[in-house]
Formats: sequence, structure tokens, C-alpha cells
Amino acid sequence: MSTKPTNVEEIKKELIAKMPTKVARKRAKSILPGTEMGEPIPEIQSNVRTIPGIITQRGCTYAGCKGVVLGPSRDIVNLTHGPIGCGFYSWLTRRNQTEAGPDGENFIPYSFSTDMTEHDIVFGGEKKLRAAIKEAYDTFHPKAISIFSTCPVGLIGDDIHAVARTMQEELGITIFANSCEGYKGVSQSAGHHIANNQIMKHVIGTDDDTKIEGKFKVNMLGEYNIGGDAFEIERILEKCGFTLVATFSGNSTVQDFRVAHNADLNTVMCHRSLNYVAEMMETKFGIPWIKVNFIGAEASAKSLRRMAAYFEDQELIDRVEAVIAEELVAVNKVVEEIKPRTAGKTAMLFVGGSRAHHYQELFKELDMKILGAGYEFAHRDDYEGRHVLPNIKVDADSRNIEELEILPDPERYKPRKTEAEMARLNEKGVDFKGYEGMIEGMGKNAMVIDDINHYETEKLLEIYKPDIFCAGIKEKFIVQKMGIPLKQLHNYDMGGPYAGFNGAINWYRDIDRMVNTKVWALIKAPWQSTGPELEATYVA
Ligand code: CFN
Ligand code: HCA
Repeated sequence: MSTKPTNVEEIKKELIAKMPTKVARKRAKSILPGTEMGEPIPEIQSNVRTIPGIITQRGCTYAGCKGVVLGPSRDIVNLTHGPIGCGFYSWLTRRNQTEAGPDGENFIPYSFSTDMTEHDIVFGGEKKLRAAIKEAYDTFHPKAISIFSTCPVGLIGDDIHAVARTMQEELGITIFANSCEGYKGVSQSAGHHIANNQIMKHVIGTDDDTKIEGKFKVNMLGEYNIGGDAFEIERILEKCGFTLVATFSGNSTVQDFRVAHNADLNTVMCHRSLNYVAEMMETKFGIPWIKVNFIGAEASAKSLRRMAAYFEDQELIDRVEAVIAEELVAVNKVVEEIKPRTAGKTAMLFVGGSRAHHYQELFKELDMKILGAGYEFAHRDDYEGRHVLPNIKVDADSRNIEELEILPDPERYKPRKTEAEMARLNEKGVDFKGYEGMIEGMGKNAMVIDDINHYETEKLLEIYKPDIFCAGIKEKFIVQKMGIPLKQLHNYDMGGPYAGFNGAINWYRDIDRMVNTKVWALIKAPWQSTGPELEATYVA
């Protein structure tokens, strides 16, 4: 019987042992143990090109721009310029939910594409793009149309920005384009940045006439309403007395973006995908930002407290405390019931650019142990923390991305807090721009892996056999065939919301069911079976 390696360094050696030397050397820089709280945090290699030929979990720049950042807006026609596959595969799979408002406008159920074919690749696709914009306009009369390039568009050189400009003049609505060809960056991350730039340039702050009422006005950045998360966060914020001006971009409208500069605080839920807008809005309008996390009951309570502390209003602070106390009654009741069944169970999470960290909170609330975690495309600050890397250039992946020059807006720049006020509030724990990275606190027995590949995933499952594995659709069925339940942390399978207090309760119940069902014990992993199902011999 083989003995299993017990420490992270040994497991790492085993993970890379069979790789070619150059590949092993590169992968070694992206794999390390977690640290205890307060320990120095090592540098991790991240946001670099995936090794060609390795099966990665990552997606492309178009996915990050169209699928992630702008896709969830409900009244913008998001038009893919490219072959039909790109539009089709980014159509509704992310489960970003919407509710048409009083205007009844909701384009989320549609997938808009120019459906480029060979003819367009050879002769150019601009004519087809103009026709598609006109057709969408005549059919739906949207307030805005956003165009997204796919790989071939960059290769043949269609000028989507020129098309956007002329069609905007012709139709009199907002039309803007995103040069987010799939190959442009090393992952989705470049697409986030491109979308951030374009909404900043074309939409944010373009309406100064509409007045936004409310004493405690906030925006929620990096919240996409997957499985209804934003609806739950909205419920809580409203109950506390905050006025939510705009969510970027779950169930959002173009009008929300236009008036977003009226907020007095930007809260950033997913830092990885929307930090660029947060920084640019601070420079241009003087709105400070704080990192929040509504995944986990404790994390939600902490975020609400920091938001209330920012406004320094005793009535708001008291109300937030009352809401937290009230909501935690139901949360604690469910935790107490479920915890005895989940305590000590083990989990691994490999996903995206923020959830592999955020969801550790929810597992901890069930007393579960994290054996390993990693992001697909995060940057060093997401791993090592902004406190550790205060001056990191947050857009380090942006070699091919136009740098926007953002300056204070002479008419609308209004610093919400002076530097002295911010320093004082920081002492009260508001922590502007502060966020912890994933590595700190995971402990030396946990493994941190950036851009995990399929080979490493299978190896880890074999070595650790966790009680639950969290990833996406590409991994789901392979992992389940190995006898391990897989929770999709991208689209939540059919579940959610998991954010906020009600979301935490949903999560506890779903995880309890998944780690305690007997069905997984009935499946034999390939390495447990007595021998190969098929055997072949070479014939000379
Ligand atoms: S909803 Fe977000 S939370 S936006 Fe980002 S980094 Fe993706 S689509 Mo998939 S689930 Fe994932 Fe995050 Fe931010 Fe989603 S962890 S990979 S690009 N992500
Ligand atoms: C994307 C979107 C994705 C994919 C999820 C998955 C999502 O990156 O293109 O691989 O299961 O959340 O829908 O991250």
C-alpha cells in the first residue's frame, strides 16, 4: 500500500514530477503553501500566459468583457461581432438573473450576434455589423448598444469603433464598442479591464440632470446577480437604509451607470473584475472605495458595519446593528443544526478571480477544512493582499489594452472625504482600498495553486479525495465520476442565491446535502478499481 504524502511541499513535488523540466519549473512558481495569520506572505506567480497544451480552466478576453462585465446589464443590447459560437456559448450559462423594471426592458433572454461567416472574414464584416445594429434598433429600440469583438474581428481588422460612432450619429442612441478579441490577454481578466474602460468612457456620469435622493448613497461594483445574489444584497441594503444607486452590473440599466457618479461610496464586491472603475471614479469624481464581501454571514455583517462606519451616522450604525442581529437569528439556527454534520469535512475550491477566496468564509462557518484553493486568472494582489502590495499596479495584465487617461473632472470632482478624514476612518476599521489576499490565513497545510490545469486537478483528487470540490462545468462531470461531489461556484448549478444572510442559509443546506449524501460512496474512482477496463498490446 502506498503512503500518501502529508505536506504541501511533498505533494507539490508529486504534482510536477511527471512534467517536462521547463513546464515543471514554471508551474512550481504558481504552487505554494498557505500561511498562518500574520506570517510573511510569499510571492506567487499569477496572471501569466498558460503553458500551451496544458488543459486550463481559464476563459478568454471576450468572455471577461461581454460575458462577465457587460452581459448582465439588462437594457443594453450586447451584440457579439463574430461567428455564432461565441455568442451562443456566452448565452445565459452564467445564470446572471434579471427582473425587468417598470419599463419592461430586459434583453437578457436574447443572444445578439452578427453571425460572421467565411464571406465576412474574406471581405470584411463592417457592413454586416452596421446592418445588425440597425436591425436590433428597429426591433427593440434600446437605449444603448454595446459591440464586442471576437478573435477573427481583430485578425481581419474591422473598425468596430468607427462603426459604433457612425451608427450612434445615425440612430441617436449610445453605441460603443469593445475590442475584446479572445486572444488579447492571458485570460478573462483583460476583458474585465476593457469593459471597465469603455463604460467609464461612454456611460458612467453621462446624466447630470437626474437627481438621486437618499442620505447614504452607494454603488455596488463587481456584483453580477448570479443565482440572484444581487437581489439578496439589495434586500439587505434597503433594510439598513442605504440607497443603492447602481450595481455593476447585475440586473443593471444603462441609466444606473449614467447617474452612478452621484454615489458617495463605491463598495467593491468582486475586486478582480471592477477595480478599474473604482479607481477611475475616485480620480474623476472623488468617490472613495472600500472592498466588501457578502459571501458568508459574518463577512456580510462586517461589510455592513464598515459601510455604516464610513457615513458616521449614529442612526444608520444602530439600524445596521439591528438588521444584523435580526438576520443572524435565522442564520445561527440553521448553522447549529447543520454544523455537527459538516464539521471536519474537507473542501477544495478552484475558481475565477475572487470566489475561491470569498467562499472559504462559508465553508468555515460550517466548520469545514480547506485543503487547497486557487484562482484561474487573479493577479498577485488577489493572492497576497492589497495591504501587502499597496502600490501594485492593478492593471498589470494590460499590455495590449488602451490606457485611459483619467483626470479629476473640473466640474464634478467633489472629494467625499478629506485625506485626514479618511485616515481617521481607517483607524475605525473602514479600511479604504484594503483587502486581504487568499494566501494569508489558509495555513501551511493548505495548498494554493494558480491557474490549475486538468492534470493537476486529477492528481489532487487522487491524493486528497476531498469531501467536496468546487469548480466549473469543465471539471464537474470528471470530478463526479471520481466519486466526489462538485459544486459549481460559477453558476451555482441550479442553486443560489448564496450571498447575504438568506444566501448563507441556502448554502449551508446545499452543502450539507452534498457532503452527506450516500450516493458518492457507491461510485468507485478509477484508481480504486482492480485494473484497467480495457487492455491492449502492441503488435509488432
Ligand atoms: S461572477 Fe465573477 S466573482 S466577475 Fe469573475 S472574478 Fe468569472 S464568471 Mo465565473 S464565477 Fe468567477 Fe469571479 Fe469576479 Fe463569475 S470567481 S470565473 S470572471 N467570476
Ligand atoms: C467564463 C464564464 C464562467 C465559466 C464557468 C465555468 C462563468 O469565464 O467565461 O467554467 O463553468 O462563470 O460562467 O466563468
